[in-house]
Amino acid sequence: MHVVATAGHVDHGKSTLVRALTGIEPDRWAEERRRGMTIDLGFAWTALPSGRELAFVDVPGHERFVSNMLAGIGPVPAVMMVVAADEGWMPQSAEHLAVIDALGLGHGLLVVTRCDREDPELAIEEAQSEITQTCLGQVEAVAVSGKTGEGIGDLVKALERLVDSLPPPSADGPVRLWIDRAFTIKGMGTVVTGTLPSGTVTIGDELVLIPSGRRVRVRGLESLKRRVDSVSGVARVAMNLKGVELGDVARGMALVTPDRWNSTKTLDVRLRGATAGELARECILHMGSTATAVRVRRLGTDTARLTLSAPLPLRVGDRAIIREPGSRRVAGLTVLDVRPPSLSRRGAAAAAARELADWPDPPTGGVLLRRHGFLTQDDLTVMGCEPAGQRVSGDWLVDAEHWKSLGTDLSRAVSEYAERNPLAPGFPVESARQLLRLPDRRLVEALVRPPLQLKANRIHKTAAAPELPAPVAAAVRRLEEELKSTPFRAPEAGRLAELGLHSKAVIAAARAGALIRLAEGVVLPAGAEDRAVQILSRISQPFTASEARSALDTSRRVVIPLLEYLDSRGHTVRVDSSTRRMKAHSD
Ligand SMILES: Nc1nc2c(ncn2[C@@H]2O[C@H](COP(=O)(O)OP(=O)(O)OP(=O)(O)O)[C@@H](O)[C@H]2O)c(=O)[nH]1
Ligand SMILES: [Mg+2]
Repeated sequence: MHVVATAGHVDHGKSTLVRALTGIEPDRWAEERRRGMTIDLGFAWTALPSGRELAFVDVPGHERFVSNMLAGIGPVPAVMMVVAADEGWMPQSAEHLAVIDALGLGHGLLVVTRCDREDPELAIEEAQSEITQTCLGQVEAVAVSGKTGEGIGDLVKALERLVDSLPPPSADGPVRLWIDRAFTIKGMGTVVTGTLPSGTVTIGDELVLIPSGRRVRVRGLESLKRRVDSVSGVARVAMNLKGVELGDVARGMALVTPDRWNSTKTLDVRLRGATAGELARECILHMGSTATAVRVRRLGTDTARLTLSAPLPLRVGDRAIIREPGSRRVAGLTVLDVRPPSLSRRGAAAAAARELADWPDPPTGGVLLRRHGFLTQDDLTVMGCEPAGQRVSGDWLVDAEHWKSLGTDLSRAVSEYAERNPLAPGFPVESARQLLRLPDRRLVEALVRPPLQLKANRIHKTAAAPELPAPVAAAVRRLEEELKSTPFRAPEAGRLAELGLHSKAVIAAARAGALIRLAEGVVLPAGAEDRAVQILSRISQPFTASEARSALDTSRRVVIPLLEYLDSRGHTVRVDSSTRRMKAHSD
């Protein structure tokens, strides 16, 4: 199924067009029919000649009902911009186009209606010149009359082409359904409806209602008035919720997959169409079908910190609309961060502005990791980003630069502690965790590298951490060079000796942390540990020694002691006698 929203000035013929295309009356309320005007959202659907189903969300054109218009268009991926031939481009044509542009909707059609009253050429030209300047770009134009039916056949063909151009909907991924209607049906209880953009809902699923956070169960499902057991986006969906009263649900709430969304009240955003300085301190954020009051704090010229009056399930890269209460001028925004650090420190806002200034739109996992220093892979996924950075322990990912500087800080702290407490057996791991502000002690443990050592929950510097003698350092460099493209093919004993790495040199280099000695005569450069962790994190879990061997492109002679070494370093754990997996955050 596909879903298209209407847009355009009041009375330009949107609802008439939807009725002509589907045979369904989108104006559901008696008051709408009496006044001949759409007030609330209307829903209708049809099967295209190709057999594909197409649903319409019909929005009101009147300026007073702009909130309803925003709720309708928010979750929908494509739009049909309607302009009357006899009136041409009007204020709400411009306003609706600004909303489409702010949301970044890239797929649409121009339909010029009422062409039984006036030649459509001028209106088409005028509308096209406005539309091409937005993210819709060049769109197909169709002239129709809702009254005589002229051009409706061409419009159906154009809708087929529009549907062809839409990105294939994804049935996977977490569900986020913005509720646009809630009502009761006798004998069934409470029903909510919405446009499901992606993901799959199945009867019996448990979903979380936001903002309350309450878990609810799907008892019944319908799509286009047909009962179904399961439905995947893009689709119009009606859900019967178990044990939910009508008063518990309303337009603007969302139903989401448990544990897959960050429900947040604080966001950093990039603005489009207004600078941060132009916005009032109190604004309304429109996202999906919701309208939420937000406090705006300016960061940079086009970046701001928003504090929401109620939590919303948001992801990095989400597009939304922001406007001042009472004003119809809209600005667009992209969510940059859904867990931004506090701004309470002096100078924190200016630092945040500098940091966000060059972030790409949408932001990558890498820039978020740079800002946060360390995040688990789950954190990043829930925030809406691909995994990035370096995996150091369990499922912790770190920004490489930040990790390096933490290592230096730890080394310095351990030395200073030893100076102040010469008789103590080392710097406690918990103190190091607090000092470095790390969320997990395993991150501290992963930072302990020679010459630092961990013993009985304390970190100390090995007394014997001598500078490497020059010939040994040169031999280590030769080994690194030799293993550049095959980092785990440890040389045989004879080759080691040729490189200058006799057993004494190996012992000295290992003590200085330049080499890892896996077994007698099995030696790798120190960087091999991180690389092995990175590679093994990406293969399917759990894995056998033989799978690890082929992923690391090495031999049995190396992989067996290497895996034992990774076990001892806390990177891997045995699952059974033949398999291991990477240690998870929760282990
Ligand atoms: N002559 C003629 N009249 C039309 C045509 N399309 C719509 N109308 C008339 O224009 C008026 C408004 O049409 P609607 O379809 O309600 O317009 P709308 O865009 O849905 O209006 P809102 O939802 O209030 O924004 C109605 O009286 C329709 O009968 C058309 O193609 N030709
Ligand atoms: Mg209407």
